[in-house]
Amino acid sequence: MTERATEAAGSADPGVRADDLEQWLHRYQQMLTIRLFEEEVNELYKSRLMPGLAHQYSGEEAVAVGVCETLRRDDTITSTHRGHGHCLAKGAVVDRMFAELLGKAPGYCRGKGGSMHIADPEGGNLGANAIVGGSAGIATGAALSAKMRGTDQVSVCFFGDGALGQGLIYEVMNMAALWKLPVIYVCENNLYSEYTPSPQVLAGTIRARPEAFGIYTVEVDGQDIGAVYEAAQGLVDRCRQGEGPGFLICNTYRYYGHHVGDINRTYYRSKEEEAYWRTERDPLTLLGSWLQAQGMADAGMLAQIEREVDATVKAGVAFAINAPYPDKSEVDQHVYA
Ligand SMILES: Cc1ncc(C[n+]2csc(CCOP(=O)(O)OP(=O)(O)O)c2C)c(N)n1
Ligand SMILES: [Mg+2]
Repeated sequence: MTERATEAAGSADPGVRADDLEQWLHRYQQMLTIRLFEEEVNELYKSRLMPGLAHQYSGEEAVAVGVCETLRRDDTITSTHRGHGHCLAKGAVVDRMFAELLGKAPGYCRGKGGSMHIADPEGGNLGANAIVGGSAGIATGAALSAKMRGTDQVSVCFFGDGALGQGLIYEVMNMAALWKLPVIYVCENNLYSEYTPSPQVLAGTIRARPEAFGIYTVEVDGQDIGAVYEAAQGLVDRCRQGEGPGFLICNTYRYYGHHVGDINRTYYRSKEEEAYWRTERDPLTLLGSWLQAQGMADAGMLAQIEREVDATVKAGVAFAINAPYPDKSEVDQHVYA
């Protein structure tokens, strides 16, 4: 990336620093990695190489990348059933991600977690969680731990709008506010919980919920990585300075079904609505256009990044397909915390 950044710096706005440029290209690459990763997930499902189902993050990439780019490696995140994007954005490599999805030994959980239970404590990923809202307690506990140990680590809890129907999140927000814990609750409001439009199951507004606990709340366009990044950075800074928890509402959209098997969706949302988000509100297109308008990149550079990411993702699939399954002798290992 450095070479590319330097190359573009010549034509860039003089106000854009080379390290900024490198970081923005890195964010574009990260978002594209998630997008292409999820396309391969669908192929693996259709070809029956992947056991079970998976929930694609496509369309929501700016949220995970915008937030995780403000974090250090020793900061922690918790994730959801729709978690591939969070894991990749926090630094997971595609080879081990695909291996986990296929149940293979080099996977992040030695193939025993699968799509919905990927964890990487060394990279600060405390784990995806298939229990809707379930990770709120873990993320808040991690923040309490950081505070008690006297570190300035920050804990981020990703969850969907559907998790707002769970009681746990209200219990932990109460504690986080009282004890000024360094935790950020990131609500990915993608307008649906499974096959139900969220307004049918959410009374009042999302914002009113954290504000009832006095938690500092920001709402952003989740398709605009610049807006997500800036808001997340502000919340991270507050946490590090001991000012307590934050709540970030990211308005976004999932392009595909609730999971890979949810093909016919017209009974709960229209094709026109899906087309609108994909053509007018696509986070990658928006970032690509912005980079070009700033003179930070041109179409050729973006195409080159796409070729590189595509090759990496395809190599990751091949790695996972060729990887061994865990040995039968370890069937009862690594399965209890
Ligand atoms: C406690 C619990 N209740 C119900 C489910 C079934 N379920 C799985 S995903 C989901 C909807 C989640 O919606 P949201 O939190 O908005 O996340 P999204 O899928 O939109 O990313 C439900 C109800 C579950 N996994 N856990
Ligand atoms: Mg949702």
